[in-house]
Amino acid sequence: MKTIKYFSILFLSLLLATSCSEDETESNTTEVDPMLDYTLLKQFENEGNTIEILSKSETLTVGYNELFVRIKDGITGNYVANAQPNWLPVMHMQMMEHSAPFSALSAIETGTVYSGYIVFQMPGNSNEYWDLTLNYKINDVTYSAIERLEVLSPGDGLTRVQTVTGHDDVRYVLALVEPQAPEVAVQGISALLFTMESMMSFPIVPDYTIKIDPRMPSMGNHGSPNNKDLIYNSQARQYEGEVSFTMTGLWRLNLKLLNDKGEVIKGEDITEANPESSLYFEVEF
Ligand SMILES: [Cu+2]
Repeated sequence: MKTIKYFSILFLSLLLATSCSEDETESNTTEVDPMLDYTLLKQFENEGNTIEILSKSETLTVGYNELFVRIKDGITGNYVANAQPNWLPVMHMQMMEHSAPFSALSAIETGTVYSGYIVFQMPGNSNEYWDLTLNYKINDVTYSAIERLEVLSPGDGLTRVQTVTGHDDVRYVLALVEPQAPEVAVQGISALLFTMESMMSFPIVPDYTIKIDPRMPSMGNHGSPNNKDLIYNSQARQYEGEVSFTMTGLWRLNLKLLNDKGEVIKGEDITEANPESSLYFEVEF
């Protein structure tokens, strides 16, 4: 998708450049902002440079957040390539501090846009807040910025992330990534699984299995055919399977987490006596 978008932007800029070619002074300055369709969630100054945090969403929400970072050099006024940024989200709670599962930041096609994700486990409130430390380089000088983030509970109240203790007494964080725009169809589903090694460290857990049993609680808890359990994709470093929705409405995706030996770590089968699993995501459309 990103590639398609990029090429369409490139095509558009070529088109614009051609149309402006009669006016020599304009032809070089015509550039389409590759982040035009994204929301600027945050913009702040750090030692003369400007940091931008962008997203396809309007807000930072509990669960999986795909984010984009740009750094504008205060001296040249250009967005910085090769900034080698890294980041660390920290929640400052009344009794303690903790981080969240997050990916590395890597440059996307344009070279000056860095993308990654953060999985927020909880929202901020009036006494407790998240901040983000961002380290980056410009001409071999290292800078460090820190900025508060506003993390909200999802507006629809649906569960897209769970922090649980498994039967192995290990803490896990499981977050839904796709589908972001669910349809009445069989479609890809992906999720991220982390273990909580410490308050500050959440490594990815590979090679488990996530069994899936989608149900409609409002309609006699009926299910759907042709679902595929999620298995680990080592390239994408996430769990991928297929989910089938046969109609619109609220679906509870009952889950069962199995470790690499096939032992059940969390979640239960759905039966007459047990209509829901303790491990689940919710999807409504
Ligand atoms: Cu917290």
